[in-house]
Amino acid sequence: MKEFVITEAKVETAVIVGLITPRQDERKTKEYLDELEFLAETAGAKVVRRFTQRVNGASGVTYVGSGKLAEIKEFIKNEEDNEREVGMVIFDDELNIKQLRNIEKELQVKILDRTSLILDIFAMRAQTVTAKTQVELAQYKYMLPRLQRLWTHLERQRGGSVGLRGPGETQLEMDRRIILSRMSLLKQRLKEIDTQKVTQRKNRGRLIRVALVGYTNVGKSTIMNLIAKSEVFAENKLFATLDTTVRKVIIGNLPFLLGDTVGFIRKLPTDLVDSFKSTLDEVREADLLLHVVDISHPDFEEQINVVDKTLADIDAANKPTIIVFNKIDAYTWVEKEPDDLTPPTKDNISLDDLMKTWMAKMHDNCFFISAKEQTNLQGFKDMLYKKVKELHVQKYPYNDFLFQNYNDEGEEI
Ligand SMILES: Nc1nc2c(ncn2[C@@H]2O[C@H](COP(=O)(O)OP(=O)(O)OP(=O)(O)O)[C@@H](O)[C@H]2O)c(=O)[nH]1
Ligand SMILES: [Mg+2]
Repeated sequence: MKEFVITEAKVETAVIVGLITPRQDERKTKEYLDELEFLAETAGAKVVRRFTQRVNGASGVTYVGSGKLAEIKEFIKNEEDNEREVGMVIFDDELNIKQLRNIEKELQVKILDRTSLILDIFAMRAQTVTAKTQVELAQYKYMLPRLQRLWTHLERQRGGSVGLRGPGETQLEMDRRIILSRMSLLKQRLKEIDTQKVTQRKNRGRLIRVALVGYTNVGKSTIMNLIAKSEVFAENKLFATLDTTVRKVIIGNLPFLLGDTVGFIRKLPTDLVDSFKSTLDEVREADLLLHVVDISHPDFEEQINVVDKTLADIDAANKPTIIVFNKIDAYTWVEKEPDDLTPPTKDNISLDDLMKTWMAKMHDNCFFISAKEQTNLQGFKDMLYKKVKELHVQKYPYNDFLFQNYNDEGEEI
């Protein structure tokens, strides 16, 4: 019998780099780097070291200062000497062509930035034609202004630029043209997909449309699966969902449509968000948004702001919205001593107090659940039913026969 030897797949290692600036304090930078590390893991790389530098702003030449760059180089060399290869260095902000070229020249390893890492994950995750087309277009958008760098790389390998200058430039021009024509083809395809989707949406009938939106990894797909009894891929990784899934849901005797969408993240260039237009149409055209928040995340308030800002960017702000605070099972806080009268801070506010604060702020348009432990799920469904019914009666005042077509089990009769 043939024997199979199972060898472990080699995991690429990475070093990550971020800045501490007057606008981004140490705590914030740590959180950004935690997130960047999570992104790297999702893409399949293991982070072996992080570097930070305190500066006024990113250097236009090499992002970090030359001393810090030398330190990173030294680290890579030391690792190499100990037969541990550093596969890549990932920077927390988007790098321009000049920074990329200089850093690459100095460090001689693969250089990524937050955007290209996210694009890589998107490419890995894309499954539907829509998602694949959107990701490819976004990748070219990122690549186009950075094309020249590939040719500088080649020059270095061949030693100097003499003799290569002419053909290299022509080649660059050719590449640029090929990419531009590919991009217009992809845009055309997306336009066709959009037209199809508009028709599909028109055929869906007179039903209220609800969209789950939120930061990545907050539990949108888990909630979708619970409510719609569907099987949407949910996982503790970033961007598990890239395309929209829409399901008809019946709560009580009321049918409506529920859509699960791509998660948002910090520092995502608007350009990239634009590429996801088809996916985001579901959000734009929704009658009600369920903004899901991971309350156990130390930075959930900033995540709320990022989502609100992205919604405004895609013209989906000012819609009826319910904030769904999820993962209450994982919420932790440091309890204050009973005689401690200082006002509660972010770290020591109890779940009860936090709930009260947000209910007052959102005029009760918020709900607290644990999708994992199914806590408050029935209450959540009741609230959703009430809200959807209200919207339904408002939008389709003459179409209440719909309510009679389903029995209490949600079966069509
Ligand atoms: N502790 C806890 N974990 C949860 C809860 N709900 C979801 N999760 C976990 O959170 C992770 C992310 O869940 P998903 O449903 O994939 O999140 P998502 O918002 O769809 O993420 P993306 O599609 O990547 O944007 C998974 O590991 C879930 O099991 C919850 O109530 N409590
Ligand atoms: Mg998801």
